[in-house]
Amino acid sequence: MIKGLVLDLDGVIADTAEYHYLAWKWLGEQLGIQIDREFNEQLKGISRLESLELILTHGQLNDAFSEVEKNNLAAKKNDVYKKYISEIVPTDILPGINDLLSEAKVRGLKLSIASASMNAPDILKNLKVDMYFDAIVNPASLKHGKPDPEIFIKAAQLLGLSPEQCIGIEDAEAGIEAINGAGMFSVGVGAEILMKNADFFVAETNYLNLGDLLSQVGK
Ligand code: B16
Ligand code: MG
Repeated sequence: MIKGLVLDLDGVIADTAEYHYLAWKWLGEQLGIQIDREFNEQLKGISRLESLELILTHGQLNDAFSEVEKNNLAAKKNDVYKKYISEIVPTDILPGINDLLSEAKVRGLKLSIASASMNAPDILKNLKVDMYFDAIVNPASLKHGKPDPEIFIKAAQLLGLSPEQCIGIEDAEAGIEAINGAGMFSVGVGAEILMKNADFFVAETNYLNLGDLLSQVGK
């Protein structure tokens, strides 16, 4: 029986995926690397430094910077990103998510966050939805990022549940792989082609209806 919901943040609760994209695009311009939306799909769900490595490889600059310089570049991107998220207000929550969270609470489900973002707690506070969550996985506590299942296994554990008792919701291919690897029922948000490995998918967050999700499990 399903007793918990584990949610990704960027691209599921708020459209911060767009802000990550704009901040990386800005950094890319400083380095002479062009970042388009198609390339950006690969950056979803993976950590800040892993994203930078992919960008530098994409621009054939992977050997051009020391570790210290890479950390500085990642910090610059994060400064730009933080300016965007400092302006986030409750109306920036993606459509349908408030209803999903409150309905989950009414049904007695436990909720946790499995986001690779170090900025997740601040974003949840700005959106005024932090009180819905029983746990937030600290990404710094993990050995492996998505697509490794560790973050979803931890998110269930923090709720005192097994992965099989939870539904995981993601917008990234790496995230769906991580949920599936954890043995959790996976729900994808986004284009069918990108969400092809999800157990169930919806095109947009406003189609995330809790009753529908629960009835899909075990089908
Ligand atoms: P930060 P999610 C991920 O969040 C983003 O999808 C990914 O683009 C980003 O690089 C990562 O968080 C780290 O974020 O730089 O804020 O620590 O989708 O797992 O919620
Ligand atoms: Mg995401």
